[in-house]
Amino acid sequence: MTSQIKSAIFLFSILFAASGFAAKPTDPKATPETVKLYQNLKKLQSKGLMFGHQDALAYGEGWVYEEGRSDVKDVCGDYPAVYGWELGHLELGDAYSLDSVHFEKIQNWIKIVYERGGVNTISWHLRNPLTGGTSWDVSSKEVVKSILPGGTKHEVFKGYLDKLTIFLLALKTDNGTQIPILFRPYHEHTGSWFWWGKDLCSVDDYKALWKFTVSYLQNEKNIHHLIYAYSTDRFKTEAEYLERYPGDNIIDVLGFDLYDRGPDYPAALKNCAATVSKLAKEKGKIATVSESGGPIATNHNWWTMVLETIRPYDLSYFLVWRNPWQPAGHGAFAPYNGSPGSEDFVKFYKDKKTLFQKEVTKKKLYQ
Ligand code: BMA
Repeated sequence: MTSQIKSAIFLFSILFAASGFAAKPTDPKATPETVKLYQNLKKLQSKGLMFGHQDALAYGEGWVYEEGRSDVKDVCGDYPAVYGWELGHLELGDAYSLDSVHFEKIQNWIKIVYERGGVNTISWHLRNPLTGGTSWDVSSKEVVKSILPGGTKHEVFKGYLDKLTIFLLALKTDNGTQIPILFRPYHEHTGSWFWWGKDLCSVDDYKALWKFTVSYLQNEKNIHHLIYAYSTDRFKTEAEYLERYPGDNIIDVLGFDLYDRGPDYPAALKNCAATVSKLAKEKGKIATVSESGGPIATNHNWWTMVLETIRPYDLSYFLVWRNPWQPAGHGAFAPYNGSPGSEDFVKFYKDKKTLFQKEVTKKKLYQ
């Protein structure tokens, strides 16, 4: 082969991989809509940054359960493109989440979002199966071991996954199509505030928890509409990011959670964004800022600061956490009607780089 032909083939394969055309999510039996979503997200990340908001349609500053409302829409006239939902307490068989949102309502919003071409992502602050405490109960280092195969709480944990299964299988359209979901469990594990955190279990046990979960959902429960997201907390190096990474064969999205808690935020955000977008490129996966939030009440340029910090990187979405409707130990992370910094958010919204619902609807992510 001549060197020209070799370079042509090389160039072609790079373009092919970058186009997202050949990309497949890790689940070999992923449904057609899930495959499409994965491929389209992969392509879209080099063109724009979707904006996401946790519990966007459920409640906001001073309101709960008003159909069609969203704090983000109140401010910029459009919905976010990505919608986060939280399933904590589903495992208990409760009717509503730890944030007091009814699971049936969440199922309905997920359907509404899918039908208008938005993206749904699920987090799960599940209870501690060993102690019966919350996700934040870090009193024992035996929890992860106890729920793995052979552990004393393995059956209890399978019961949790069975409840999750019922919820996930009910996510379908009227004609029975399963609605694809970005599933992001066991997050912020590079910190030690959840029972699955770094100081609470070994590297191998954390990876085994992921592997068991994915295999149980796919092979025992026949769930094939999930795109799996790995999401650390703040980190400094690639090695730190990947230390507990469960493997390219089960992870589709590389994310990190990073809240603005001080002056080092822009530099940390830049470093983490650069690292995940580089890794995602190398691995042929999707990169994201899976959770963030900052002092929007006092820093009125927070949104444009974030945008300028991450503009150079290919990231699928930037999701801010919830605007709590009852005391939660933190204030609103998304703008709301009349909130300080709303003007800056409108600039963020109008920027060519950011994508909200109307633009993403046109992209037909599921086709
Ligand atoms: C945390 C806080 C809590 C909430 C939890 C799960 O960051 O918002 O109030 O219960 O997320 O959504």
